[in-house]
Amino acid sequence: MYFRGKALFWLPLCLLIVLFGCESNHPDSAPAGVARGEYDRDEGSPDSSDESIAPQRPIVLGFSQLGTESDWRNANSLSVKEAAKEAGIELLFENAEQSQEKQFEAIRGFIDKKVDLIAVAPVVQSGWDDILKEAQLAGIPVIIVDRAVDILDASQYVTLIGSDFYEEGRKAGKYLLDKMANSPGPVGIVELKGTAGSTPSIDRGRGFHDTIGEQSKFRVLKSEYVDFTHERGREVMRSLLQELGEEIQVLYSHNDDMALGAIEAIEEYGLRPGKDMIIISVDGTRKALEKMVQGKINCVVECNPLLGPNLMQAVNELMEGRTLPKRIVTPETVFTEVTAEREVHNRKY
Ligand code: GYE
Repeated sequence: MYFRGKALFWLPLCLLIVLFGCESNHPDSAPAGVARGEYDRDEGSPDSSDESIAPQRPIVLGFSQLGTESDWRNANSLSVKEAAKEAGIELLFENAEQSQEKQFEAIRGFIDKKVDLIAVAPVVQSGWDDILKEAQLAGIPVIIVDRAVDILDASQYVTLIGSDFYEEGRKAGKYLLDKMANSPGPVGIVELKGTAGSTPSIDRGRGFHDTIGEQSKFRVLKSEYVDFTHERGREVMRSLLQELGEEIQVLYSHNDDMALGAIEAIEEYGLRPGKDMIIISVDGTRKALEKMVQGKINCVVECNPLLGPNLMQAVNELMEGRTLPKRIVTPETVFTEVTAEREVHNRKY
């Protein structure tokens, strides 16, 4: 009787221990807590359909940013950081200071840490096949941000979030066609291009040249690769003025920082930017619009750096198993002398 009575007491207890003991070793059980740094995705997060398990750990996103060369870039970085914080996404942020090799190192570091996703703002288009293959083999999805990559296998990234730089170049060209509609020509143009091999430099150039090429009166006297920085914009414009002087009637700059540096060189030379020389730029920073209000820049084509919210939405949708379009284009406009006064106070960067 004793044994049977006891058995009636101990047997259910043993069954409970066996059951919960197995349960705690179940591969889908919530990990005690994801250690900072080593994000072992193999333990995975608990099955989201089972509400009884501890809340899931934050999504971990590795972001390789290309540099800090311009106000646009700094606004882009801030937008990504703020959006990640807002979305509760753990952001590992690596700044490559214009070095593609450092971007490769950062991506390998993200792979070693087994992050959930990787985002890259590629400094130049070429050279990405091998590193994206490494991420693909590691089973980590990659999102391209801002500039594009030129690779053989497009399955190595999920989507590209950024501007249509070719259209930006066309908008700059169309402004000039309208501005010079009544000029018989010839119209001498100099072009300050961005980083050689980068998507904005390639496509803003193509869009502009395709548009003005329709009229023979436009002559591109010089087209120089610069690096999107204020300092180099000033230096290169100084040398162009020494070489060409007042033959230059138009400056087309691929970003505001180079245009602002060039304006300093133009004024040093004794000319009035925006009057003696038409100034066309791209980005739409507050500093550029302030110069436009002063009459020193005639046209700024907007390029939106605030890609953070778009990126975090894409990250969340991807983690929920949803499919994304291969291309997510940011809406943009054109600022002219007419709209500058109204817009300058709206600029967040
Ligand atoms: O125009 C420039 C930045 O990739 C669109 O890079 C971006 C460009 C932007 O340095 O200011």
